[in-house]
Amino acid sequence: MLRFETAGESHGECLVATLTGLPAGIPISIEYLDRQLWRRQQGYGRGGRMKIEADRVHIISGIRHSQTIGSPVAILIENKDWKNWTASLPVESKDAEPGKDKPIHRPRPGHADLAGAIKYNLAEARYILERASARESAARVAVGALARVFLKQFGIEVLSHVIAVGPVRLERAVTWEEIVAVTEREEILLGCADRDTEQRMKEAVDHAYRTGDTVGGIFEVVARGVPPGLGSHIAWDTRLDGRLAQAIVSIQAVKGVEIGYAEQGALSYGSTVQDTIHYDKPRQEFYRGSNRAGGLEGGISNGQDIFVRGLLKPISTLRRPLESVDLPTREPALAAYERSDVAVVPAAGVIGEAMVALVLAQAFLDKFGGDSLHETRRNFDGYVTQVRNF
Ligand code: EPS
Repeated sequence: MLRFETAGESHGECLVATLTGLPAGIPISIEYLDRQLWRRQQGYGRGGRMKIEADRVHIISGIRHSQTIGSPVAILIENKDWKNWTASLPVESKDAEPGKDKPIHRPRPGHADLAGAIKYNLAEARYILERASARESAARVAVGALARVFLKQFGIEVLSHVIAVGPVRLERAVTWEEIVAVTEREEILLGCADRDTEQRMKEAVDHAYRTGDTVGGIFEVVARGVPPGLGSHIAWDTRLDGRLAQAIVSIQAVKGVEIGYAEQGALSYGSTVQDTIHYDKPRQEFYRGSNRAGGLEGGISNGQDIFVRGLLKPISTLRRPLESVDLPTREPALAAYERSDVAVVPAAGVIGEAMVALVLAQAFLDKFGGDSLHETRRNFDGYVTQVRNF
């Protein structure tokens, strides 16, 4: 069973991630992992923290001679900002310096601050913020990159692009090649395949900058090459659509998920929504008239592209803060502000890719198993033959 965990506070020493259950023998390039971390840091509208950090993986275990060896992969990602926080967040009280505490007494609406402080019985929200921060997502992207490399061995690619930022939405369909090109860009503005729309998205971010506001948006993750048969209809927690939905909604600031054209479908008649089934006799292959289901039917992958969207609320830390309450006095007060991002949709897309890759790799290994890549491939090849002969 493939599983991962992350640990780390936003301004602590480092982030930590472990991934357990990858087969041995998967070729790994550190450069590829670092490239995914770099992509997560990009985008127009990111805040001052991204100028401090230059995220890199530091592999502790599980990879030797550029290959997985079957044991848990442990990764550290340094927080360069830690040197500015050592006296504020010491592990032992004896290392604290008077006056260096940075309590959060005025919880930000929309952030975990207040709910977390109440739940953990903390007088202020500093430790809640430290873990709720999207900084944690760097650790997910690192292990997600390993899952992506694993999936690539079987011809499965997972990519993302941005389809809305604030009120500006992409109004045309984009091709797979366009999404590939977005992923390969060296300058990531807002991660939208259509340059004109991207320019209007930038204007929306500029407006938010000017007015002390923030914007959210929508990213889309597309997985190509997924074989039919991952996930299962037999139980609620084996349904791949449900597992993907949880993975996407677990991303910081994501409030909604859409699989295929779910919203459009909900507002239409059934005759116009389902993907008709056809058979190409010479090629001996089933094919579909469309892909509105986003590659999933009955919680099972059907061999078409899987596409999943994450709907991101605007970042809750506002330069022009909203009404809140001062925790010590219970008097009305404006919410805390340190520094923040104004827009993070392309970064959220990269995190979405990581989460989708992790869930697909899990489902893939649930089905095909294998302690070595060789064994997984043998099992997979057998299934491919079975599907061909169906
Ligand atoms: C983030 C690091 C954080 C924020 C952001 C994501 O850095 P800092 O809190 O030091 O400015 O930029 O976190 C949030 C959006 C949030 O709400 O906490 C990162 O590495 O992605």
